[in-house]
Amino acid sequence: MKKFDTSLYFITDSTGFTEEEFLYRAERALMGGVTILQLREKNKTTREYISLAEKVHELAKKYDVPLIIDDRVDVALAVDAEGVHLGAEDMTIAQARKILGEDKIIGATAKTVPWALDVYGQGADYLGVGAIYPTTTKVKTVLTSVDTLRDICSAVPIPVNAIGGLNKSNIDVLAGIPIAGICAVSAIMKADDPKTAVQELKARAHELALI
Ligand code: TZP
Ligand code: MG
Repeated sequence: MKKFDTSLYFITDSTGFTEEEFLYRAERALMGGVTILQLREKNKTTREYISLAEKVHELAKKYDVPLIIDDRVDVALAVDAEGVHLGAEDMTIAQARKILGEDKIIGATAKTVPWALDVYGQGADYLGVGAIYPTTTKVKTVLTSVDTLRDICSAVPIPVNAIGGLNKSNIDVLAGIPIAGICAVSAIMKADDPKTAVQELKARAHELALI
């Protein structure tokens, strides 16, 4: 049975980093205690995406952290990643489930209750909901209110993560909402030290009883 913990969900962004710097930062984040890691690449060829995914998977395995591949079921299969994360423009959750089987983790983006119910019904294992705050990370997204986030948490029995502009100074807005975890890109990726950033974000989330 697949087991996973989305409480500190790190999504990578290699923009502006050499591969060496990127891998160093990813490993620092793993050292800090991220519980799940998503490799998110938008501008790589398939060959490049797979090559980087193999390297990140080796790192993630050292820390016993599942690797999730953004958008691409084929890349996830090629590197035997633990799962994929799929959005509105990707393969449907039902199609991905058919290809990947029951043992792989399939995450879905959802921004409304009907959308959440739909992807849950198709077999999604967890949801990413947001953007809660405006984000500097390159993404086609709209804001999702914390009220909608709360409603989605009540509507589905699977883990729901908040995403979008989240950092240690603003996650207090999530207090009292039964999320399973926090997703962060820039708060970790662009930090002076990703390890410290993860530790501080985790400590704040614990303080607020969010995770
Ligand atoms: N989906 C909604 S917001 C977002 C994604 C992928 C980006 C979040 O990045 P950051 O840097 O944590 O705001
Ligand atoms: Mg995606």
